[in-house]
Amino acid sequence: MTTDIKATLRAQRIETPSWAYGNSGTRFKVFAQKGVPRDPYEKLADAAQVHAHTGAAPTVALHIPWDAVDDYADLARHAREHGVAIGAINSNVFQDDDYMLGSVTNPDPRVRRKALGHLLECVDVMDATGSDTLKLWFSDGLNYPGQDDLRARQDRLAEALSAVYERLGDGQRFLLEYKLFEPAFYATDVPDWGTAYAHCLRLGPKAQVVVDTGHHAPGTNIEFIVAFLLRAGRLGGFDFNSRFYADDDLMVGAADPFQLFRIMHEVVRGGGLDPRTGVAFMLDQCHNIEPKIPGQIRSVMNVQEATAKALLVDAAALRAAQDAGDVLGANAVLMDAYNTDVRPLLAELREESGLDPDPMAAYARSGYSDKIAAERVGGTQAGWGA
Ligand code: RM4
Ligand code: MN
Repeated sequence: MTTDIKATLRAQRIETPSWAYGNSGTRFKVFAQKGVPRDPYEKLADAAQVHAHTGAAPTVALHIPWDAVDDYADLARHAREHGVAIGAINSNVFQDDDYMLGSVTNPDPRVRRKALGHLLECVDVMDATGSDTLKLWFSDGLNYPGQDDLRARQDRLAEALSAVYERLGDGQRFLLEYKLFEPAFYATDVPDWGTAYAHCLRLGPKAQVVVDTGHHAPGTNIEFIVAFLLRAGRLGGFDFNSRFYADDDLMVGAADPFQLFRIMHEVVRGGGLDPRTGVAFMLDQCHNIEPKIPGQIRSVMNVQEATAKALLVDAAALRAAQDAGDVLGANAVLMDAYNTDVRPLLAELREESGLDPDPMAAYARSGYSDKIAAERVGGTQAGWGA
């Protein structure tokens, strides 16, 4: 039993995002931190630290153009030299003046062509880096009723998605992300999983839905969405983070570790830990006030803890209680697993893999944070905010 759980945990891969290592903030203030990377090469070096101490984060998502470089093959080589690889390529069609009224759903065909051009360029980046996943998130939407035609915007979206789908090569896929509001406040063009799912279904198996855990209305039952998409073979992966109020992008499992456990329980139930299902466990977070590398390490550990608890659910006992209509018994099976302290198990697992049982302490002792603060002087720190 424990051997199986350990093997599954050992095989779990969690992808960290390049943007987590740069400066970030809110619209009120971006706080700069010492030692923050000045370019994508330094971001990858930092991401490699997270992998070195956890053994579980071997890929790094890029965001284009934040991580634009002249030679992507060279960037991929640099990643490999540091023991990591390039993960999902995230497109960005939300930070250009042209996109004020939308990108692929903009009423102006010139802007739509420009946005599509960027998405296709992102597939070129995939080709050059060896990435197999394109992540599409659109800020497109409306602030006011009547501002544009909701139906026409769906047509434009479908057209753009078809063009991207056609461009995908063998072994490549795109993940369509949804978000109910912000920056558009009245209506977004991909507000929910149903919309994303319908577009993906029309296109084919290389189009899948990504669940960003921060992109729902309060109280949404995210584990239901996970169960449904996994059952339908369309759960491409997660953008993990946690929220108290809106799209807070806090460390996954911080606000609601029980929700993360419930999500991971559905992942386990649906076989989503089997790498062949292609479910990507990605972090999409920003560390505005906490140090970034340990913030990522903690987040990886939070996902591992939720996964371990989900694996501890006694599936046979749960099924028996469910079949018997034993409401309290079934609930107790789940709660027993959730209430188990899995930290010793994960520490043991790390030791068996030659890692320090406590990645946070090991990173703190490593001196890397002082080293980058001393070395990375001058230049412009990476960041997405003002
Ligand atoms: C968006 C969305 C995307 C992420 C950007 C940074 O809200 O979550 O996944 O790439 O933020
Ligand atoms: Mn996201």
